[in-house]
Amino acid sequence: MNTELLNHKLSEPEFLLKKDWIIRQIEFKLKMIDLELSTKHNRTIMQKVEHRIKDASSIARKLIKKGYKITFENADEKLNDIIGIRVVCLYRDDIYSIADLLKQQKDFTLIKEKDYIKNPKKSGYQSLHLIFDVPLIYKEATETQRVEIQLRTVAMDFWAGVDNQICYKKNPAKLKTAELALKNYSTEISRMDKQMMELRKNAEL
Ligand code: 0O2
Repeated sequence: MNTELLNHKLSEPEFLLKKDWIIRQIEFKLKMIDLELSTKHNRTIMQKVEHRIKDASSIARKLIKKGYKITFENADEKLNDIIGIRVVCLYRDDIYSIADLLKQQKDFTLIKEKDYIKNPKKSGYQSLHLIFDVPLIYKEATETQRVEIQLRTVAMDFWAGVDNQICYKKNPAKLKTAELALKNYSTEISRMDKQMMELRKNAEL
């Protein structure tokens, strides 16, 4: 299958409606979680929630990278992040509070958890990734849709945004200096995130 055909399948109304339905379900859950935590701690928790549906060229690239043929079935079955939701908050510990509440949702099945905060990627990338199966019920049928939720601080989001523009998925041979600098900034960001959390904790005493 070529990317054009994949693009056609990914643009079908039923496919898009189902993805949109799941995104809305999750965003409502996140609003409830935000309300619960902000009421409990008396401060704003989530700074930003955004979503995207992966486009055909990005799906094709990832299928090739993972060694699969470019087919609609492989895209739907093998990739975890066709639906991606990103939650950004100020403090590192809020990420884990949100993650705990997401894991408590009876209708969400946790498939995989990747803690790139405790174990940053080689690039320096930090975020907590939770991959869930979320049910979509229509008439008698229940089908599940896979979703990746990325949780990160504002500082981690800043880092990932810059990395995305400069290094991520770019020609590595040309990027040694930028890669090294970003790796160092990732360590700085981690240190700063911890200090900001301590500042807040001390202010709460
Ligand atoms: P895009 O453009 O965001 O769609 P899995 O199949 O779940 O086991 P996966 O998805 O192959 O593993 O890999 P991984 O490393 O968990 O990465 C998932 C996503 O995290 C990526 O999606 C990026 O959004 C983000 N990410 C991972 N590593 C980096 C990095 O070094 N820099 C930046 N800026 N982001 C990163 P995609 O599909 O690669 O990209």
